[in-house]
Amino acid sequence: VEASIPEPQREAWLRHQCSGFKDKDGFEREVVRHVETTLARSLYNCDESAAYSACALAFRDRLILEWNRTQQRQTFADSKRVYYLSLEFLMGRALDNAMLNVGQKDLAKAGLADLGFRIEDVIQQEHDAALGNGGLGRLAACFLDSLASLNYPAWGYGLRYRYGIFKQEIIDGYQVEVPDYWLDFNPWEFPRHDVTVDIQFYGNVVKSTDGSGKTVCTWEGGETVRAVAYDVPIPGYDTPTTNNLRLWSSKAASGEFDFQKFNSGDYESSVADQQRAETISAVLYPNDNLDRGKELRLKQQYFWVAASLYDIVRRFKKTRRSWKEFPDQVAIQLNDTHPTLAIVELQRILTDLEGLEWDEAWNIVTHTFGYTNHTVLPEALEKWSVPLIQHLLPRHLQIIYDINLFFLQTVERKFPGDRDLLRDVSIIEESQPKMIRMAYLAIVGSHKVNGVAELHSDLIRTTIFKDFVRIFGPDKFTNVTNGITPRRWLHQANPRLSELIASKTGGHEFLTDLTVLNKLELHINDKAFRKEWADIKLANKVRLAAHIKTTTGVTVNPAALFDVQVKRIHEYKRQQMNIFGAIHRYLTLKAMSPKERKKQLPRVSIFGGKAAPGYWMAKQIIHLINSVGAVVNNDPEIGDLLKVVFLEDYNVSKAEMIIPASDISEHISTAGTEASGTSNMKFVLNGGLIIGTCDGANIEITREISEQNIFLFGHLAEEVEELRHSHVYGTHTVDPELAKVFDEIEKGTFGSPQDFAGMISAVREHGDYYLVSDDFASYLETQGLVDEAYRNQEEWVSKCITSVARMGFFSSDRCINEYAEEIWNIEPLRIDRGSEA
Ligand code: 475
Repeated sequence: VEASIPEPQREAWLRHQCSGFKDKDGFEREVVRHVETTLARSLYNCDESAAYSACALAFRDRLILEWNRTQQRQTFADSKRVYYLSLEFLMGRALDNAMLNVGQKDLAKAGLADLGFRIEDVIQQEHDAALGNGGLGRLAACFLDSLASLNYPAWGYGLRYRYGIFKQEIIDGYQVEVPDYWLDFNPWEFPRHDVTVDIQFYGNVVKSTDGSGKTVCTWEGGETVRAVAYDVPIPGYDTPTTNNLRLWSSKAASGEFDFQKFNSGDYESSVADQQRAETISAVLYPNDNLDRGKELRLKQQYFWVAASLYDIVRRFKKTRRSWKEFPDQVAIQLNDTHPTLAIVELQRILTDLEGLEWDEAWNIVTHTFGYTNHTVLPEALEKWSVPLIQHLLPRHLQIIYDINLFFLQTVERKFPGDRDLLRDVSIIEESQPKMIRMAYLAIVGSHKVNGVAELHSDLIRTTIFKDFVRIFGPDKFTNVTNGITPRRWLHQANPRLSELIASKTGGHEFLTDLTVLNKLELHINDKAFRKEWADIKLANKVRLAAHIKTTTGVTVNPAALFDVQVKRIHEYKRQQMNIFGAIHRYLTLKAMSPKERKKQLPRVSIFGGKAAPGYWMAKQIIHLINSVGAVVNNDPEIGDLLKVVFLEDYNVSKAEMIIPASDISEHISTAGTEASGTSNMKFVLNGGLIIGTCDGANIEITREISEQNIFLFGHLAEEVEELRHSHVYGTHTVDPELAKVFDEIEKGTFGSPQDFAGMISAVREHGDYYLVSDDFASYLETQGLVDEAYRNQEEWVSKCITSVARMGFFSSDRCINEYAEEIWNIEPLRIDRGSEA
């Protein structure tokens, strides 16, 4: 590396090389320097926000030095890289994570104390980076943490939205959306104004013949938008590896203004062009598990995919290898179908621009891509209308048609004369208008397709993609069960528990090998250990109770059972069943004599989560939860026995506080609908138990921790179809206990019944698609078992400790190693630590 600096200047460069701060003194010096110079603030009015900024800048400087070295190391090693393409990266806060990953939080704590600040307050100043909706986006963030921590040469590629997921406010019990403008001050990104790619849209395709008589297609005309790179350093835990997340921002290709237009007096339209270009990366679509087919979304997808591929190809070309080696150097993972156009774009680059033959190019393409499916919900499967693609990306449409033609020819050869099969698997759906089925395109263009939990992977193999298993054989389809990073979701979110575990398992090794947790089972009868375990849970609950008090005004008893459901609001996740259950509990308590009531176990029902702004039913659910809270929380007969609270604006940093405070959390989706779930893993890892259906990763959690330690209920995935059929064609009656709940709502106990009519009629009149009524009795019964179990605190603590001890499988490190071996064929870059002074 040093030899690349010319000899005459080498000494000077090396003499002045930066090294970042090494001790508390060096850290303080950096913080003060940033306050005084970078922020231009006087030391005498430095508030917590300035302290955060300076502290973040001090760590950013450190990270970028490691980032530089990592990039050099990876380039010199010349090994294969993986590129993770995701429209969402739900990163949350960066400072706490950076301090812990580089092992300098204690140093920073002491340094900040010297300067007059409490580190907790400084950390709280940071705005979440919320470039995602829910599970899919947070999974991408956990994967980046694991990739860096395991020293894989990896880059993330995404969009730099000016507005992340909206901020949720609850006003009079209703959700109100407020824009999330988060870029005001973002110390974690490095603008790369020299790394730009011009992206073409619209225009038309011109056919011509080259010297050898070969037909050449050229995409001409249209408009151009410029992609500018912003790099976010991703530090690994306890390793110098600092990977890169590259986010693209859009701006007008002509720079600030189109000067031609400007000088000719057309000022307005030059500004309009600029704004139109910037619109592409302006806002994250706030839909979770829903596809809406909007033109701007398609523009976002192509803009991001084309810029990323240009960047990847540029890097590959620097190695001067032949094209056939591309898949040996590059693996690209598609996080859902959102980046599927990358398949088409790479085929276009290789054939139209680089002159490769179709078959040779297609062979390279299919060996490069892997596709992860995250949902079987029909409304979430992406389709784009042919006329829209024709208009926006005319050359890509031709390539898609060719891909489909060659694919259908192979199907015809394998299954001659099966017209139904050809229609069913065609990438083009013969509807009005014709639609492109993006999942099918992703399958055909990838060498591996994976689901995210065992049940989910079985379901895609036997339902939505079954024909493709016949065509390509079963080996193309695989499972990689999701995981979570124990750094953020245990060490950072629950530092006291992390220390307790470290003290019993011989240090912090469990943070890099989560299976080490199994050592905890040896201490299950250790009195002092159990006491500290219970104390930590209580302290976490006290902290959450204080948050509930300040944000909602409701006083909750930390000794009560905390029952938590926090996730995006969706009918398939069945928050409606939870709140109907809470109403049922309220009615049951009301019907008791005061003496009987005294014997009951106090419970706090805690909800949180955003509804997509256009999802009317989800908003109705939020409104009912708040309306029930308003009645129950103010009923003197009920007191502490039941509280119902809705926590505003659930996000990553709130999750870090809420999850460690849970006794029981709800993962109660209709069986077969939740692909995996990942918060279920976070709750158990933090010493909470779960009530759940036989769905997604709940099943594998049960396998690991044993049936004794989880509260499962409800119908199984294989029963769902028949039940739905019987609702529509049979005689379908609502469960009697649920009917009582409906009667109470309709009496007006929780406000105007019309406000909740949709939720009731979905069950009673519209076929109860999500089986709320079918599962209600079993749900209530199992909640009764939860109460019973919680009364025996010794037993309960044993269940919690045993469960945590058996959660090793759910680390995203395990998950990333599986991707690396089975799909990407990449290896970690060994680091000789001696040379990293
Ligand atoms: C699953 N989002 C979880 C998680 O694998 C799973 C889809 C289309 C458009 C916009 N957003 C989406 C999802 O499909 C999504 O978030 N899926 C989730 O992926 C990680 O744990 O069960 O629902």
